[in-house]
Amino acid sequence: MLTRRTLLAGTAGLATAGFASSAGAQGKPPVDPGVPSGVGESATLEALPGKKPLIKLSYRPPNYETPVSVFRDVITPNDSFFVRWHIADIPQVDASKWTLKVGGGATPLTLTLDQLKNDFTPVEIVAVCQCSGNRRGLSNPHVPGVEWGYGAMGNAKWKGARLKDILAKAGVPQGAIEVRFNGADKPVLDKTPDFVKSIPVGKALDDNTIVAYEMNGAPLPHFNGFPARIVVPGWTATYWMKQVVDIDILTKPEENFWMKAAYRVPAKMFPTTERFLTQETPVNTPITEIMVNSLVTSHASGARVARGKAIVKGIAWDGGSGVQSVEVSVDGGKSWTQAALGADQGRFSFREWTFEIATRKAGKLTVMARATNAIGQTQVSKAIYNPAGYHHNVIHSVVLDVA
Ligand SMILES: Nc1nc2c(c(=O)[nH]1)N[C@H]1C(S)=C(S)[C@@H](COP(=O)(O)O)O[C@H]1N2
Ligand SMILES: [Mo]
Repeated sequence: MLTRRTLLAGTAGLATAGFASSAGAQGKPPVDPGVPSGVGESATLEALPGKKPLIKLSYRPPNYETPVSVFRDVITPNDSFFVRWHIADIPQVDASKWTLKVGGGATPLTLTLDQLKNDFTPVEIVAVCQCSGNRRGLSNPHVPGVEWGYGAMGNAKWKGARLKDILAKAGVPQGAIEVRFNGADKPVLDKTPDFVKSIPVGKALDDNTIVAYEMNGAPLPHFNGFPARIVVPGWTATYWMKQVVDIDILTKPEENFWMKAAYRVPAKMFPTTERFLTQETPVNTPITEIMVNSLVTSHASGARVARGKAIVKGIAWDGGSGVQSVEVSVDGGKSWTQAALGADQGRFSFREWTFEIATRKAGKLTVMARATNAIGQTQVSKAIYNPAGYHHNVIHSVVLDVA
């Protein structure tokens, strides 16, 4: 469990006068001015045990976002990877005692970590883990929830066993429609229901869906789901169950709060191509794949650049169609020019882009970036308003100060 003591242990060296003042040692976190007033003032940069300082939005449960400058690396380092939990009782898992139970199949399975690693062919995939509510804080009007800026996401190389291989060993019954996940975390009070999620059986059997035990070549950090988590490339991170201990094959739709009430978007509002048919209602649907998106990472708004030229860089990503192009505008969106794309690390990964701009005149220069994916979807100019503030993919802009 995350306690003040473990937190302080992790911030030792940062925090001299205790928890509340540790932020002072790090200065003001780079919070976007678009988030609700109050968030920017109360957010602090703070290191959880095993982590670099991240932007703390809440401590119980721990919700910490990654500063945008970290995304200058296409792979997000484990110690800077964002942290999002719904409930505050997060046990320290002893890997030697941990087991993964697989139920609902012909043969009930109980796998140890060694079995997970050795009995199934390991696969590796680079994929973006992005919270459905990333950028919620920019929603206008504001909506309740963790008021994330741009950093409730990260891109890592995940290694693990294919979920379909595990399910094959368990024996998928006729009539299976969903596969459900539960983690070791538990609600502290009975107020919040235990965090349990399901995905369509077809998505569970997808080659890319894995039970990951490594992240960027290392064991998963405690706060990112040690010793194993579900990775559903392309889909928002709500399905990426951390500290997974139970997997169940279901022949009926999962009915808990986190499926029926939370993580839903109004029907037909977003251009998703992946559906979750067993959970759809006439009015709404569970969130599925990530919307195409991009970010300028090389410069923050207010950055000074010299007259002449400037190299602007960033990242682009989507829900798995793959990034087709990134265009940049320096005239408020009237004209757009193609940026150069960096190395392709697979269709679920961040893709770097680079663009050279002429900085002829002194003064403010607004740079906008817009990504388009392989099926022609592109970013929006104005957020598509929805009650939970999901799928924010408004074109990002930064204002440079040419001197
Ligand atoms: N066990 C467990 N897994 C979980 C959650 C949780 O609260 N408990 N939150 C989910 C949500 S909503 C997100 S955005 C991601 C966050 O992953 P990260 O903390 O590794 O960045 O974990 C997902 N998996
Ligand atoms: Mo999330």
